[in-house]
Amino acid sequence: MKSTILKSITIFSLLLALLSCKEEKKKIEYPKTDLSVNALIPKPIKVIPTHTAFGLDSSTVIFTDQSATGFEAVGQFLANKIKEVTPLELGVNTSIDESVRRIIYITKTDSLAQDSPEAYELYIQNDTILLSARSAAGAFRGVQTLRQLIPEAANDTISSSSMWLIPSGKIIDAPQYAYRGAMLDVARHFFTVAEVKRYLDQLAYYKINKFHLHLTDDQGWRIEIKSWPKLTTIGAKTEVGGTKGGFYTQEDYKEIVAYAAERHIEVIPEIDMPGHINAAVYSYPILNGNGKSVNNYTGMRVGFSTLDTRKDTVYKFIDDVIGELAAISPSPYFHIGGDETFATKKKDYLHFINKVEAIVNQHGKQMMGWNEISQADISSNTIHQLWKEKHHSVEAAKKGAKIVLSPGNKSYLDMKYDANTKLGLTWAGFIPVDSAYQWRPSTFIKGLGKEHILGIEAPLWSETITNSDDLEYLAFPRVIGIAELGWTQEEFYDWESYKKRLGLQVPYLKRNSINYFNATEVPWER
Ligand code: TNX
Repeated sequence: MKSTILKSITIFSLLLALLSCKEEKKKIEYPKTDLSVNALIPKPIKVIPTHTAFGLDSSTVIFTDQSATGFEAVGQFLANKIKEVTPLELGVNTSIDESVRRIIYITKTDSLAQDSPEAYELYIQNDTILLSARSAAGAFRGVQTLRQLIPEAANDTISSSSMWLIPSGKIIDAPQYAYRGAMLDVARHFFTVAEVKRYLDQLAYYKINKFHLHLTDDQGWRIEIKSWPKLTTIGAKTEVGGTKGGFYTQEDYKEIVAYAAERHIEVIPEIDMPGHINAAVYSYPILNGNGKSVNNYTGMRVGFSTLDTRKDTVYKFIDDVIGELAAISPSPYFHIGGDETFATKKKDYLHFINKVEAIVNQHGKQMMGWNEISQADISSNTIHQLWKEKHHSVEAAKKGAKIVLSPGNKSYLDMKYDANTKLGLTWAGFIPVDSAYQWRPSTFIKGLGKEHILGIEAPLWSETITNSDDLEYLAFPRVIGIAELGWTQEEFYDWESYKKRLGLQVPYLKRNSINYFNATEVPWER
């Protein structure tokens, strides 16, 4: 009740202020625009142009719902981004005086056409932009759309101040899938907190909302576990090729989680087991299940290591690791890997997955795991992630599990584009930019329709990449296409339209020095 009254007072005072300044304002002749011919990615559900413009200028202020959690931060985020691309420093929830001519108002509402928590509507007129959403996450997605509508150059002729003309009209939008993810492998090569933040910024712009961190593998253990300190003092020293590795302290991890949360991205931690575990068994030989003494591993093979799945100590270890990480991880999901366990006997593997699922649940999380986990007796709240054999996903769906699709031959960002690509692998074939876009999640696995699919993800394995430049070369532009497939309704998938809009991303990619691959099938706007 109180918040409704406050809201009405705020809106009322805004209108008063606007009216009073309207009197003194010269009529501005806005040029004719067309909101429907813009470069938005992902493509929204509905765009209705009204052929005039909002003049973003120094007399614009941002107002947000102050009673609704997170809305002011979204307004501040928008102000910061406008400042990056224009000289404008817009106030957020500052007091209104006669210098205010235009308002961007970000408000919470429950009456939207779409019912997703991330739905939003943008209503753009001459002097006001109204962005309404059910939640701060929805408002944040709408802000990304607005950012994509701000032109590179200002118009200096229609008003006494420079104006960045945003085409007017209405946008109604909501995501198709609740899970739109990107994964980064920081085990094969370590990526610093700053490098991770850089990627998060880029992903947020295209409305990605899950960031899956592959924290451990044969070549390195990258997260501090206080009760098992050698995991990082010994197990994090190196990476593929023998170069210096690295790890995140728990404070670093919290910093990544907080940075992602400001962008309404959820971080999902993965501890890969019982295979892909050499770094842990090298640090603590008592965990080793294949009887041989192990060395530090800096190569690129997979499938040779395993935990001892019949030892109590191993489950104590897992309980400690999951417990410490779950305590600093707000995501409802905990990814346990479970892939390529060629050194684990099948019956031991099944026994292991069942036990680990219970441990994950005891720590208040839902288990997530790769393809192979569906062979175990998984519960219906577990999430199955496809990377290879489709029949595993069918099996998981029969057990009631929801599916995240990350097919190796479509969404794997570490596959080479073509034979000339210097970075990347080829086991799932080449993935050119058009192929990464041209598939449909809801028909990808026969008999597994939308109701079984939680969403899609683009994993980036790091055997061949060592820094942000390499990362971006493989991720961009393919991850942008995966972002559209996750957000946009399938009826609007269209390579011809998408490739034009992709070509128009050049100003954004250039301004942010993103090292994207110059695919010849895309009409890049130079
Ligand atoms: C398969 S996909 C793996 C990873 C490799 C990747 C390289 C999956 C669950 N396992 O261990 O890094 O291929 O593309």
